[in-house]
Amino acid sequence: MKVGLIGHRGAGKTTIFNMLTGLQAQTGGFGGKEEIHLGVIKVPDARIDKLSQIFKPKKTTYAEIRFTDFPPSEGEENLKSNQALVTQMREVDAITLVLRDFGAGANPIKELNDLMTEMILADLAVVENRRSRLKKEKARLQEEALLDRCSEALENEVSLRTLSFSADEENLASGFGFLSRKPVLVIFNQSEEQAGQSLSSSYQEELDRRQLQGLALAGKVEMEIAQLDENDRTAFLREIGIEEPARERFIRASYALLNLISFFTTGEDEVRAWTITQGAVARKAAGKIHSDIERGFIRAEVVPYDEFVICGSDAKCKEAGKLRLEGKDYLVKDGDIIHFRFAV
Ligand SMILES: Nc1nc2c(ncn2[C@@H]2O[C@H](COP(=O)(O)OP(=O)(O)OP(=O)(O)O)[C@@H](O)[C@H]2O)c(=O)[nH]1
Ligand SMILES: [Mg+2]
Repeated sequence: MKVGLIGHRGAGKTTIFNMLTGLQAQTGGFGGKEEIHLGVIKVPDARIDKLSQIFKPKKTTYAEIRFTDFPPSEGEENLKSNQALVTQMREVDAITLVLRDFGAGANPIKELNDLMTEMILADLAVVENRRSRLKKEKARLQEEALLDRCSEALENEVSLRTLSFSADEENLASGFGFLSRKPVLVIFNQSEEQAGQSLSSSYQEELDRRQLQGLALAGKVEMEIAQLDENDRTAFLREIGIEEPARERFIRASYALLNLISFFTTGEDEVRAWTITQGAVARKAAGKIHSDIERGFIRAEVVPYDEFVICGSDAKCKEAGKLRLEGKDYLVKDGDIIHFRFAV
């Protein structure tokens, strides 16, 4: 999963990037260099820890999230005028909007409005460009109709996220990578005095009105926490009254936002977590591992994690009749341990 951090200058994007990745990218501006920072994290999962204890595999692989910390988008650097930046933003699966809610003159709701508008304008430019091109090409009625609808919404400052598309339309639209259709997680980056507080009701109402999801966190102090070693971290968190590091809340919120679940593969060689969208069937899940397994799919042997842990081994699961045989259309559940049988 790829997540992009977007926001105005000095909102705390790089601080939060550091908090998420444990890296130490320079905060306080790029000093004129408009760099992009990239970082990958392993998604902590106690179930993988446990499976790894049981199987003692050669390799343990957690799910990953890839973060991109973008340069600011604001004023002269607004998205519409920065095509190279927008092109990279179109590649992420989800956008995190970082809003400054600390320091003098903080106005996170205005920043939110501005950013939503910028994304809409960037999409409108793409739609209009494509529409005028289509006029010269031979008729592509379905695409034209879709673009007409998109154009109308965007002209009215409506994000494409709110439109419902058929599967065909979704397919067409996905090629454009519309920013205003990407899932958005809004972060209110607050001062350390507010560390550990949940989202205020007035912010929550703003988000609800826009049908967005968000969280409040104190970026700077959370970044410092992320850079501590584990023992110091727990003590420090308790001291300042934070129950759970923001990094973990962020990961959970992202999974929920994107409707993601994990399934596991186990064995002596590797214990591994795989991320799929809720609603994916067994054959599609197999394709996550390898296209050969998807193509040659025969069946899936499934044990839910909780039941596996009670039995303690593959053999005991089989004995207890906990191993289920499922076909290609089986709806994979969060926590399923799956062995795929396939022929190539
Ligand atoms: N007090 C306080 N300061 C913060 C917080 N988050 C970031 N800062 C400070 O704000 C300044 C800008 O933070 P950055 O993380 O560099 O912000 P940015 O959005 O990456 O900035 P640009 O990349 O220049 O757009 C730095 O001096 C940070 O230390 C916070 O939660 N509280
Ligand atoms: Mg930055």
